[in-house]
Amino acid sequence: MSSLVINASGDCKNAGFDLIQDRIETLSSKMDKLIHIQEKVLSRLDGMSQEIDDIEQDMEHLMVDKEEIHLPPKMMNQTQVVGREVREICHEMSTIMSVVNRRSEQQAQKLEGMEKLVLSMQQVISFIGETVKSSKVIERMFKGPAARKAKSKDNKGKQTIKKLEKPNQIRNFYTINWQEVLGGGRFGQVHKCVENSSGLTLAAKIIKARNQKEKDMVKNEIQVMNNLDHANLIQLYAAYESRNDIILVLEYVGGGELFDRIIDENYKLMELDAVVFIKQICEGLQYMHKMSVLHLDLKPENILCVNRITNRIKIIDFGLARIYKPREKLKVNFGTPEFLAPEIVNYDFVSFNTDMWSLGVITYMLLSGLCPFLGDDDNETLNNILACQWNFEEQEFIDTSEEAKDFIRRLLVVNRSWRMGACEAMRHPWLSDPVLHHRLHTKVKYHCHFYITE
Ligand code: PIT
Repeated sequence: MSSLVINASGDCKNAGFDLIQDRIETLSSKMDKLIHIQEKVLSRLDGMSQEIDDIEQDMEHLMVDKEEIHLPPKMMNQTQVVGREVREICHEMSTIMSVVNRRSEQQAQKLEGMEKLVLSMQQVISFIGETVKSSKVIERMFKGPAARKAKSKDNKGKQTIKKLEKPNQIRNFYTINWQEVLGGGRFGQVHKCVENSSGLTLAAKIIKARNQKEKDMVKNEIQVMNNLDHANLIQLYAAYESRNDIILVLEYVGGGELFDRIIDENYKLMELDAVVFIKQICEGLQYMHKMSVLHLDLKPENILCVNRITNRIKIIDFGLARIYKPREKLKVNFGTPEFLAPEIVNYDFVSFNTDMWSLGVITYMLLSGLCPFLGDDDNETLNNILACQWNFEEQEFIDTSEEAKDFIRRLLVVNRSWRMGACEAMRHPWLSDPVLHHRLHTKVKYHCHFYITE
């Protein structure tokens, strides 16, 4: 790859891109094949599990049959012939059973071998996926115009605030759909909009900012967003300022809030879904923390699903985000108290691990639909947070893995320096162990099967 002279003549550049595209296509067809083989192996595994189940059932039947054939001693005394026959049958059965046993052991060994094969294939596939995903070339080739424009050389991805001189001047640049409020209006007014010059669908957040103090707060948000560029964080496309408003033009995502998936009774969120969601939030946090940015308002409403099909998410609302300053205390009156870390409730110093507390609360909620600290009123909720009063006693946690519980236990810790950081959380088995993920995947399948056949 390094021999490619990207900045040389156009022809060479195109040839380079063609070559890379060819390679990517070959890679992607290889991945397709791998995935196909993996599916085949998985379906064979299913078949074998079924066979083992059948064998086990047969064995149980045989045991029952054998017990039934044992005649009461009184009768055996009466007819010695029957006794001999029974003994013969029993002998025959125990021979059959030992053969069956041996067969099922062999099957179990085969099954284990195939499981190992599937797991290593999974690792290969995810390795290839990660390599392709992180490739700069892919970024150039496949990222949408929004991302490319945001990264254009003249502004290096940073959005300067453009002044709007006349009211409604924004109409010259964007057609805002005032009827369509995105996200239920929880974070002010966010509307779907289309950029007139490109036809690109975006989201416009209109923030009332009448005085300098309010404007400075929004400018802080813009400054923070300008420093962030990550697949799991919503991107800022442009920013405009008029006399009374600041308009943030943001990347559009249409899958709704993660919060809605938690409360949607028709959508059964499985533990593996929670792993997928939390891993992405954690990746976003890991990046933000690496860039010295604290989010400080992480909650399910601020996590958006990219679409309704996949489980990809983006973190939004950087209204309270800030560059980390050691020993900074936060004197902000936050809205919903359920997600606040103890140090915020106490007006104590905030740090990267303040976000990790919120990650613990979100994980707990994704797995159970319950809020760990929610009391009858805000006061009780705040007291529960300060006393770190929470547990896994609810029946919603019956099927939850020990790894998931351990993950939460390491985040919902009052002392922020004892909590896991984002890197450590990424390495925790709940997010990183493919064997566990496979187990959860199998559980999902059986659960779905159970749902269908019930
Ligand atoms: C979308 C779709 C949607 C909501 C949003 C964007 C909102 C994003 C947002 C971003 C912020 C913020 C508040 C909201 O402070 O349903 O594409 O930085």
